Amino acid sequence: MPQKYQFCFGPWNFSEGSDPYGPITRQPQTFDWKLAQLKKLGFDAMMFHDDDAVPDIDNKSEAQILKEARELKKKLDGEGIAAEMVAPRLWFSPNTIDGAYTSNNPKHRQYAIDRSLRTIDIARVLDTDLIVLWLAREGTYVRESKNARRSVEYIAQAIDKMLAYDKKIRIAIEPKPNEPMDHAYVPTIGHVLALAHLTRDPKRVGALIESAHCILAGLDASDEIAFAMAFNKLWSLHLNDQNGLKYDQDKPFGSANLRSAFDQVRVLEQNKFGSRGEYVNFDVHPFRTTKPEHWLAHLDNSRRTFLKLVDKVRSFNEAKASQMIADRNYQALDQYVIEHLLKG
Ligand code: XUL
Ligand code: MN
Repeated sequence: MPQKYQFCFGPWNFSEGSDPYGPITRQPQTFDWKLAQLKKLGFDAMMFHDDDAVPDIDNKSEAQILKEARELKKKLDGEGIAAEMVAPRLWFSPNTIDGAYTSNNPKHRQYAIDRSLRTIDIARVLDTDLIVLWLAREGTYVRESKNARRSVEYIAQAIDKMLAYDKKIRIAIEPKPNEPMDHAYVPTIGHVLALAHLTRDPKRVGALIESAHCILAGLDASDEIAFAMAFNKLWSLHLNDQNGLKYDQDKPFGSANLRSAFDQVRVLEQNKFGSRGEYVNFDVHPFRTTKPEHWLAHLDNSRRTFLKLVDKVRSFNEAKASQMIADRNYQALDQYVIEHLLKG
């Protein structure tokens, strides 16, 4: 049976167009509007930061956080939408100015752990066992400002606290080599899988791959996906695109490099991504110039491209490709891929 894919995105994917050089270009919409658009587009699930689920979380009691999470769960159930994951947003608060788990300030490290445990509380209510960690500020601008070995140990210790707090959760680390930091401590999937082995339960620590983050690391996203899947560790996926080594662009999937997008879908198909309930997420943002009336296009287009590429993968003549490989005629294989993608 061919794999049927389930799709997901997060409320932040309806971003408003601000960048470091200018303000928003679209007026913010409510969460209910975003959920209604997700439903209208026929997506299956939503992914959450802790404060997407419970806004202003730092100023709320544990009881209030649970109450609001329950209200959200009711809303999602009412629409038949699942929560894919919850991720602590550990990069916005004044307490995370110098990093979260790796901050040089012990009080701030404790804040990061406490907030991660609240994230787990929310995940439980939303009925997902998946916690995502994008380790945004775990790195340095100035290499001498932190002890890199100790920082890696701090991250492992924080993960241990989370694993001990709830025996059912799984943690998927989303590596990214830079931005906002100059260099991040956990930049690639290889680092993620190695880090898993420093924790108390490596079986429950896996990976989330984002296409753009692989490109920023100078790596091929399809190879990164294959690497994680060889360890059965690809628990979530953020498809998007990126035009080379620049700021994090989060372009629509396939927008910059269609062939790379084809390769990513091919590896996902070959390894049956989704067969264990994993979702295909699009971590994409509208171009800054996008008018409010075109606000859904980047999500719809990413899924359209993905599904068209699934067809391309399924109609790719693997026997013909194998013959070319056996003949070591990679020149012919290269051209076959190009012409297959160009075929109407
Ligand atoms: C940042 C990024 C985040 C994570 C979730 O580059 O991709 O949106 O996916 O925290
Ligand atoms: Mn992402």
